[in-house]
Amino acid sequence: MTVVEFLAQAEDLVSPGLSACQGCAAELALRTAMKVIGPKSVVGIPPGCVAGFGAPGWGLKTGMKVPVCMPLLGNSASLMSGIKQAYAAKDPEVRVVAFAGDGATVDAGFQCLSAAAERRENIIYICYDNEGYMNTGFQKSGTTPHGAHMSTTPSGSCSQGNAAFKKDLPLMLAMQDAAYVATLSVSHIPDFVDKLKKACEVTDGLSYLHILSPCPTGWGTTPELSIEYARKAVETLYFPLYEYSRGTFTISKPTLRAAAKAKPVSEFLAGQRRFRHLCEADALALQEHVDRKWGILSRLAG
Ligand SMILES: Cc1ncc(C[n+]2csc(CCOP(=O)(O)OP(=O)(O)O)c2C)c(N)n1
Repeated sequence: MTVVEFLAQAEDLVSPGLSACQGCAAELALRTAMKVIGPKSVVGIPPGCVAGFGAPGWGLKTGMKVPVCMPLLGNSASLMSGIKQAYAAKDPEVRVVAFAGDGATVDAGFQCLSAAAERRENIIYICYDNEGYMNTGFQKSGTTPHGAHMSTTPSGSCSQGNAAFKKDLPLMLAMQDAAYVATLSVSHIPDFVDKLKKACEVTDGLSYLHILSPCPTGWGTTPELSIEYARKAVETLYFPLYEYSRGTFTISKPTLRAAAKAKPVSEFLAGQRRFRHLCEADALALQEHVDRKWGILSRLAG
């Protein structure tokens, strides 16, 4: 069965008519992920856009066809670990999933997540990374890229956007030897489905999936370009797709041949309102950061 056939016949476990912004990649990521994870699952969605657009259920009109709970911003991994442990005795086949934003993951929930990986909790933790606290007004998070104009790192006469650089949580969790770590993109759906299937097969530890999730409202792009921006992020090596399992890194996209001719990161930045003030030095700093991270990743992958 092809991926297209699989997705066409799999049940959509998320209700139609959610109030996500147009072009929100997180909604597509949630629907696609749940098609692979399947109905025998329990999902935790902390405060953020996905909770806000109604995935946990509003007024009996929205929600999901599986049980959903709403952890706090900072405790998704520990709450879902407890739920998994309760199910481990009753029915170990129940998949326990966290679907959390980058703020809830790399900042507020980092300690819980790191501890759950260390304890080898058998949960699937999915971070949809829209690169900011988008639901509450576009504040900078730990994954906001260098130079981005956010409400807490504005560009103006005193500052030029975010001075920090994007925190690399997938690499940090790989270094912690989580059972399975992968980066995913809504622009590469066969790879996305393949990695979710692998995460579902893990029985001896934590699976961490990090999805870059273009956000037209926060990035200042038009909704129909979300998939295109996700693709450009991969092709410019801004967000390479790879996986880590049992000591081995494997780069999925771009291929090494394509990476050797990768487009400059400026092609990903172009047209995004959050970067329109960027001066040459900041754009160069971002390119150097991307090059350095790609160098580390490609050496790790041999
Ligand atoms: C401890 C705590 N601080 C602040 C909030 C308010 N709050 C609700 S959602 C949210 C943004 C979450 O950002 P992120 O996890 O990146 O998800 P996104 O909104 O981008 O989907 C914040 C700060 C909260 N719920 N709990």
